[in-house]
Amino acid sequence: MKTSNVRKRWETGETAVCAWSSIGNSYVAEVLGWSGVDCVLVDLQHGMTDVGTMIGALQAISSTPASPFVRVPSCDPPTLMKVLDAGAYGVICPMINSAEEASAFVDATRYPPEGSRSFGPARGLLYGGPDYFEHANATIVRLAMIETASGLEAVDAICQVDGLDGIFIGPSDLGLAFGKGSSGDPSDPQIVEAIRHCLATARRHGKHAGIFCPSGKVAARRRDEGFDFVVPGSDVNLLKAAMASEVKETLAR
Ligand code: 3PY
Ligand code: MG
Repeated sequence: MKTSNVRKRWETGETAVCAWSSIGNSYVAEVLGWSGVDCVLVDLQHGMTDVGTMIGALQAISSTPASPFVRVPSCDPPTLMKVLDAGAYGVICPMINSAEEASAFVDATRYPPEGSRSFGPARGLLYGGPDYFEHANATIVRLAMIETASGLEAVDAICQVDGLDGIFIGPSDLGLAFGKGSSGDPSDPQIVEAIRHCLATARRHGKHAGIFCPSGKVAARRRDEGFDFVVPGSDVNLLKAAMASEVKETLAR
């Protein structure tokens, strides 16, 4: 089975860098795949895309050096299985509130006897190779999002779930959970402490720790802190900021 870039990074103790695609269009995903990242993630939760257009995006990512990842809208086993059948090498599940939810997430992504994923790997087989079935359980990356008050409270138990590779922090929802708005202000003491606690807990249990970042500068700082899966912004935010900056320069003369 084709190897996972993210697992390769982790095997050598490095941090994986993920491009986040909220646009989800196949051409955009292809461009992101050639940007030097380890993986491109198609966001089915908040991105303006659905499972149908996601398949085209995953096909486009397959033509690049990046591994294909997807954030699912929720812990829904049929969606998780379809996303994996479409060739996703990694899945991030939002709003995980308990170890039970994390276990259900992992269960839907693993073939028996470890889990209850149904057989029908479709594009997984084309992209991964003929030995996909033998290696899928060990190759696919599973990250549970910690971004709610209950998830934060249960992070120690979540980090002990067998088969879960790690956690992924959603700073915006975490900000909302604390009643601080969605900006996820990284200097707010409560948020700083919550993020530190999640990272330390994941590390203590030998799990990986990821976080969504607004920029490469913040992603580099998170890497230095010990996060080994970072997102240096989303395609839509980068596009908007880059165009706004060009417009500003145009109008300034
Ligand atoms: C959050 O910050 O809440 C996220 O889900 C990141 O995309
Ligand atoms: Mg979120």
